[in-house]
Amino acid sequence: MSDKKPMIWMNGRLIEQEKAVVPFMTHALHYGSGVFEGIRIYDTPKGKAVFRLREHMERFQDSAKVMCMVHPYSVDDLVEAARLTVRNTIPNADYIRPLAWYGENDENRIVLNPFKFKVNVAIACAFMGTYLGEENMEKGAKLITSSWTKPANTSTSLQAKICGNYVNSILAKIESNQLGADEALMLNTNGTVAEGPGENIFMIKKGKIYTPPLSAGVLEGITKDSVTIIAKDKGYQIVEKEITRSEIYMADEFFMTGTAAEVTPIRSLDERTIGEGKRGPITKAIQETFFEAARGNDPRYLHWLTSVN
Ligand code: PPE
Repeated sequence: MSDKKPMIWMNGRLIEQEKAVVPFMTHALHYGSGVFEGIRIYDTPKGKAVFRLREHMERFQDSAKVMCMVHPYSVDDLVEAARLTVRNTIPNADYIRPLAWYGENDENRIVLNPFKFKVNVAIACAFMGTYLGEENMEKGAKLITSSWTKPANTSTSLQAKICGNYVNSILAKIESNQLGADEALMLNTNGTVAEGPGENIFMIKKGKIYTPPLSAGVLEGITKDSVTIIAKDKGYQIVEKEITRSEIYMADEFFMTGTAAEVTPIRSLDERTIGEGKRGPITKAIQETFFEAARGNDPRYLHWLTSVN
């Protein structure tokens, strides 16, 4: 039905999106004390499917654990809730947003410690489209190095997708767009490259693929994992090592990965052209296989897809 209203799964039941409102005294609204996920929906020959749904819900639970959040839903419950939500959302939805957050407390207290605050869990869907511009999937996106660094691993949990962490990403994103770039590259407090505001990074030099380790202050990306498997299946060597900003200027190819960004080639960093200044051959091969896998056209990776119906 075209007049069907999008529904959100909230605390165990489906409600209309316009009725899914959050009270002002919500702890997470004041302090960012929530955790979230981003998950893609793809059209496949067998209908709509969700990419690596279980792994995303497992990370969602891990993020909640870091924030000492207790709620009654298992990974299986969340997987089923996500499938239900996709069946009851707008037809062009391509992205799922699970969110768990500290809500209100009974005593109307304003305090940092969230233990007496109710934990809420919701799942919504939206249309995301291409994250860094459709034409950049071939042309390559333009990056600047952000003047904002990633917090250190000692400042917050960077392996948990905590809402409040994303203020740092938002500052970098604003800066990059104000300076006419598509996206930011973020360094860590040691001065080596960490990741983008919402993407992991990969550098290619003389046929070898490099990506920073978790200790560089990065999220353990699920797309990063998928790309690592695809690249290894193609016979490439992936080396986890610290990467400096100037190594990227001198790289042959560079790309970013993320649920939203998928596999996006990068054409320049700080006005230095990377390689040929467009999507390179290894990036192209990985990107093509990634999309074949996500769209259910590569039998080797069908186990990454969960059907919605
Ligand atoms: N690093 C960060 C900081 C990050 O937020 C993401 C996902 C990644 C790496 C890649 O992780 P993965 O999606 O598991 O491959 N960023 C999500 C939020 C983006 C947004 O704008 O919101 C995403 O891509 O959905």
